[in-house]
Amino acid sequence: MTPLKIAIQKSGRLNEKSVALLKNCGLNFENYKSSLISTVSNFPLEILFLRDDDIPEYVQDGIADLGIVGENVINETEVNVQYLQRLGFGKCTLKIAIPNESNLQEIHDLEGKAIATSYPVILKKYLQQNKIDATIRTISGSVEISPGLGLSDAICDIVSTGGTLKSNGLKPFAEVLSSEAILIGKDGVDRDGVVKELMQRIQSVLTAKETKYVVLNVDRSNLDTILQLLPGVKSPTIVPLAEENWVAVHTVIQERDFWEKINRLKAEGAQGIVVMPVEKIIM
Ligand code: PRT
Ligand code: ZN
Repeated sequence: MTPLKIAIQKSGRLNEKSVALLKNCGLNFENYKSSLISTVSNFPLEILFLRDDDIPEYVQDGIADLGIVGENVINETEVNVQYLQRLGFGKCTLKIAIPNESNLQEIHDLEGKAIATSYPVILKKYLQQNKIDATIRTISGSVEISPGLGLSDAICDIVSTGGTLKSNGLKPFAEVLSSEAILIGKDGVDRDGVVKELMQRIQSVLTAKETKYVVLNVDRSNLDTILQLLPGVKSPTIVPLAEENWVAVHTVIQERDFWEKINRLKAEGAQGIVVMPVEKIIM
């Protein structure tokens, strides 16, 4: 069988998490920094290591069947590819930012102004949608220094923590696009067979990441109240303890409910609460 090809970033912000995701899917491969291609030994897949900007086109043109890349890059390259799965990492926002001392109040005040960006395609669409006529200055890097150099009145760039804006005397002004890493496929990619298998594995890793395995002890008299707080994958496992009338409850809960649930469980008499990471959940 010809192996499927997946393109991931060679180095940079998405590389480590893309590699970790594929490894957590049980794929065995070498991750040499020097190689451009790696063969998975236990799954019909080859991994191509590329610059992120090239990934959408490689997938569109069928050089790779699949790719992992930021939504910002996909939108900027305007390719025809399919979104297969949102991956929950590489989260960031493409924002317009202005100097702290700028007196612009709302987005239409950008009319007639100059905006520096490495995302001219996305920015142009945003300005058109909002009926703003502004000049786009395309620069490939260090966009944040351009207002200070007198090259633009605003910038449009990726923001994550906001630290870069702050240290350059800029403040967020408008949100253009929120982005995360996406698994993309060539238009019309066969979603059965190997692709389906890989997507199922990815899904089980992503679901597991959002959940915790919880074990706690409780007196039987408090069990009903505790169980109402704990919806398990199907239903919690209850194991009698050596101490009479006490049981251990095993279940999985959503990470986002975690702290709220833990405090309520304690208040309702749960003791010895142990929380463990979950590696995979196969539904
Ligand atoms: O070499 P290659 O071309 O492959 O990589 P690259 O240098 O073009 O991209 P890279 O590795 O920097 O980012 C890859 C992807 O990560 C981006 O396309 C986004 O989808 C995503 N991502 C997530 C980010 C950030 N967070 C991020 N903070 N991409 C860039 N930044 C930069 C931003 O450009 C700005 O300079 O970080 C700075 C802002 O960060 P904060 O935390 O100070 O706000
Ligand atoms: Zn890049």
